[in-house]
Amino acid sequence: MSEELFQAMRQSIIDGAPDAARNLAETAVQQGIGPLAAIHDGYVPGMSHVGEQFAQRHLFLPDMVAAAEAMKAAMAVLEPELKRLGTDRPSAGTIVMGTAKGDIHEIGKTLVGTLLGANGFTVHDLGVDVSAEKFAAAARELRADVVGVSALLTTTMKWQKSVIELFDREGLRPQVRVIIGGAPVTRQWSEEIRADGFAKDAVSAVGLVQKLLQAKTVEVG
Ligand code: B12
Repeated sequence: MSEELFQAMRQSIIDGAPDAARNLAETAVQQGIGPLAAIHDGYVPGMSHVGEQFAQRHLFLPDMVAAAEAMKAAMAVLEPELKRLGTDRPSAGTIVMGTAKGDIHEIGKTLVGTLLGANGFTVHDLGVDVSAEKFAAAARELRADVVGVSALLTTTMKWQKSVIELFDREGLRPQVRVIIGGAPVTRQWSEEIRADGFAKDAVSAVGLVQKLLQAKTVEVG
């Protein structure tokens, strides 16, 4: 039953059809299907397919734009559901999220932020195309525990490195942990640039932040 729904979700992204994507998300909510399952098993495979087709020049930029619009229509329904999963517990820590300089991909970064918020963290989203200086200013001003830098382009991954270098120069680390993610980002890159952590998806990002902040409490206390 939900397999058919997931398949239709995937297709709505490939078709770049926001109305269908939104309606299917609403159906999932009505049927009690978890928002994360809908995102990961329904919509994200559609995005991956579009990305692959774009790389092989079977689809073009307008198709990718349309797919993103459809994804955002679905997320508009599913994000409030994700937030509802959270409770009113006190903040587990302050997180600053943003997409690296020169990069305007926002869907994954926003999803990570939403899920962290649903798990009790206070999340400040700086948006896309965020410079290292802006990350540092926000980390200082908001007394962030963790800063998350997303990059979806191989050409913008270098700005993740710049954030880490600036944080080190300004003595912001190790108090502030810098974690990275995004489709092209690997554990190897994370180790190479000495990031404090890397996660391949939003669920693992929550686990990573929880682990980092637990370690911090132990160190401090
Ligand atoms: C949608 C999309 C777009 C949309 C973005 C719309 C938006 N508002 O976000 C638009 C059309 C604008 C776009 C533009 C471009 N895109 Co684009 N895009 C995509 C696409 C199809 C999907 C991305 C997405 O949203 N995925 C769904 C989310 C849920 O997944 P995600 O982002 O990976 O996030 C998850 C994890 O990575 C992780 N994560 C993400 N961030 C973080 C951060 C932290 C801290 C952590 C811990 C984890 C984490 O958790 C997330 C949730 O599970 C990808 C293909 C792909 N497979 O990634 C191409 C892709 C990323 N784009 C690509 C390209 C080339 C471009 C353009 C250069 C195209 C052009 N010629 O103009 C421009 C660049 C614009 C710019 N300056 O940024 C290439 C990049 C190739 C490369 N090697 O660098 C890809 C891979 C497509 C391809 N196969 O060629 N794109």
